[in-house]
Amino acid sequence: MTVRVGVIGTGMMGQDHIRRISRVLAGGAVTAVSDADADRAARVAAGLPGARVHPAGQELITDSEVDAVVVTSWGPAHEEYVLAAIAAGKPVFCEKPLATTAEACQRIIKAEQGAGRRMVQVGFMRRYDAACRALRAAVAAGEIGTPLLMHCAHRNAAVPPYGFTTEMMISDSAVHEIDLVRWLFGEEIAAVTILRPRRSSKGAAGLHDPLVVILETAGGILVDVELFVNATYGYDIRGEVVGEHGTVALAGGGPAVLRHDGRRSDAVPADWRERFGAAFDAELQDWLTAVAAGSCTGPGSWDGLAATVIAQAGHEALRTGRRTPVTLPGRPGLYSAAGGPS
Ligand code: NAD
Ligand code: ISE
Repeated sequence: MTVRVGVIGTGMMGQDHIRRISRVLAGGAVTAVSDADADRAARVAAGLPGARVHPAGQELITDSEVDAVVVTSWGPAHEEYVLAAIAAGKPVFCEKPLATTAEACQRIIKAEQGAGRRMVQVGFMRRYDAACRALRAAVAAGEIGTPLLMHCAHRNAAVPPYGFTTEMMISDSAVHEIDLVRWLFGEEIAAVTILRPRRSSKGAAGLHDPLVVILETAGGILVDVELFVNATYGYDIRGEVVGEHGTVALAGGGPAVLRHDGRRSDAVPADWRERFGAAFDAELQDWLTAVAAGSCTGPGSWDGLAATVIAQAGHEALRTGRRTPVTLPGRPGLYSAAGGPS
């Protein structure tokens, strides 16, 4: 079966996912696109023989030639499209964040519960990354003993000079570590603290870059995340778990190490499309396969809600300068299994 996919939001991620569905993955075809920028949608559709362009995302969702929906619009527009897809009975892959407020995520969860089945996969691609999976397997196998600490770095080469706020460093960037930590340790995050080091002059005025985010899990693991979104030299994602009798770290760098002229070097990826390309392929293949089978197995609405609640606690911690406890609602039975590959 070929899953006919409609994509809402044809910017950077939308185009990247369209490319992989059309040219890399099995079992999917993009049959419709839509974007608030109609010219952009038309340009993207021009490279997709037979694909329709819809002026509104809602129309795309009810198109009879669309079986399932990918939402890659801006975060604040995710909720309305995810809700409309659930109402139309169509599975949806939604890029992170699921929605920008806890209330909006709750409305999605309520709609999914009303449908009586999981219909939403959220784009937490690190769960599909080979290095992150190896880290999780080593921790689960007890290779380093009881985990005590984790050190992370999340560095973007740059963020746009306009529109990217200090809050977004938490809800747009650190949201990936928030999800990674929950999935890695199988524990909820209980509190968030934000520290503000000296500001880099490379960020736009008003952006407090870098930040240090401290996450405390319910079981007492302490995770520090250096967030540096104008690091200039490339996209650099690091993680090391410290256990009672060993440590395990994400392997970094490019596929090869060059030794030449008295120096040793390897490549730093330019951005997430390069660093996590294989993980994006795997998450969307998983989604297409599940849609074809009438199921939904990846990270879901509960994970999207938890990440947003924790990010919002991070916003409060940023505002107040205080350690902020996280209060999650009860986890509904529909979401009892951990989403994504084991
Ligand atoms: P982008 O700005 O390149 O593209 C967003 C597109 O959405 C634009 O074309 C814009 O016109 C369109 N849009 C905005 N509001 C809309 C609406 N109401 N209806 C229809 N279209 C609308 O941004 P991007 O980098 O492609 O990010 C898109 C999504 O992907 C965001 O949710 C972002 O957080 C996520 N993202 C995820 C990752 C990841 O690593 N998983 C990486 C980057 C971005
Ligand atoms: C971007 O939106 C992403 O989601 C990337 O994965 C993340 O690393 C980056 O910091 C965000 O800006």
